[in-house]
Amino acid sequence: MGFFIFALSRLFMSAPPIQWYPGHIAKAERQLKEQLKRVDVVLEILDARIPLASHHPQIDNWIGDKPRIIVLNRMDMIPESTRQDWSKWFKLQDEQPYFTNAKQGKGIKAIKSAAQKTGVAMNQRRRDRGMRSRPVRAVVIGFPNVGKSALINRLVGKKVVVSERRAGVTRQLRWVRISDEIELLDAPGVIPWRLENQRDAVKLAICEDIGQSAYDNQIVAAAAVDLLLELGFSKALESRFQLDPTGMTGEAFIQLVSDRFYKGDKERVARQILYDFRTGNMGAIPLELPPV
Ligand SMILES: Nc1nc2c(ncn2[C@@H]2O[C@H](COP(=O)(O)OP(=O)(O)OP(=O)(O)O)[C@@H](O)[C@H]2O)c(=O)[nH]1
Ligand SMILES: [Mg+2]
Repeated sequence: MGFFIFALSRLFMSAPPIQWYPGHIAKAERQLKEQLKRVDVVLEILDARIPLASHHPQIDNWIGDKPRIIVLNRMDMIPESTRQDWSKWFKLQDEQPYFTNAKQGKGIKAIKSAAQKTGVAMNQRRRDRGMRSRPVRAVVIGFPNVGKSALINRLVGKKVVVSERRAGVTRQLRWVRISDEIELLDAPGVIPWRLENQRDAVKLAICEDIGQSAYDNQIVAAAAVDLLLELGFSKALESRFQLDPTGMTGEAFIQLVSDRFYKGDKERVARQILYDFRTGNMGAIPLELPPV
C-alpha cells in the first residue's frame, strides 16, 4: 500500500491533473436537469469495475426523492465473487443493485420490471387524482461510456441509439419508447466539471470513461499497473507480457516491456496495456473492491 501511495504521489507531482469537461457535456447537463422534472424514475448506470468512482457526486442532489434503480453494468468485466461482494455492500447501504451486461443483454429483464413497478405506483397515484394512466418515464444517467446507450438498445430489443467504444458518443438527449409501459431518455454521459479526486480520475481514465484528450497514456497505463499490483492482479500482467511486474513501479514495468519487446516504444506498450485491460484481454479485473 505504501508503495502504491508513493507511486501515485510521484504521478501527481509530475503530471498535470486529469480534467475533462467538454462543451457538449456542460450543455447535456443543463438539458438533463431540465428533463428530470418530467421523469418518474432514474436508472443510475455505474461501471461495475469502479462503482464508487463512476458515481456522479451530484446525482443524489439532482434526483431528490425520485425512485432510483442502481445498475452496475459491465458485470462481465468483474469476477463473480466481486459481484457478490458488491451486492452485499450495496444491500448494507439499503440499496438494491442490479447487474447487467448490456453488450450481451444479460440482466435486462430485471431492470425492465423494476422500472415498470415504479410505473404501477405512479399510475395508481394518477388515477387517485382522476388522471389517466401513462407510460412511466425513465432516464439513464451515468458517466460517459459506461454503457447507457447499449442498455437502452437491449431494453428496446433492437439498435435504436448509437453505442460505441469511446467516451462522449451520445451528444443529445433522446426519448425512446421501450414498450407501452416505459419511455426511456437516453442522455449523454455526465461528469463533474472538476474531478476533485484524482485517484478516481485515474480509474475513470483507465476504464475509458473519460475522453482520451484528458490524459497521457503512459502515465495512466503506469498507474494501471500500480493499481493492478496493489489489488493482487500481477499474474494477469505477467501472463500477458511474459514478465513478472512484482516489486516494480508501473513506470519501470512499461520501460522493461518496451525494451524487451517493443524496441523502446513506451507509448505502444502503454496503449497495449490499456487496450488489453479495456477489452478484457487480461481477464475480468475490478479496479475497486467494496470498502470494508
Ligand atoms: N464488455 C461489456 N461492454 C459493454 C457493456 N455495455 C456496453 N459495453 C460497450 O461499451 C461501449 C460504450 O457503450 P455505450 O452504450 O456507447 O456507452 P454510453 O454510456 O452510452 O456512452 P456515452 O454516450 O459516450 O456517454 C460500447 O462499445 C459497448 O458495446 C457490458 O456490459 N460489457
Ligand atoms: Mg451513449
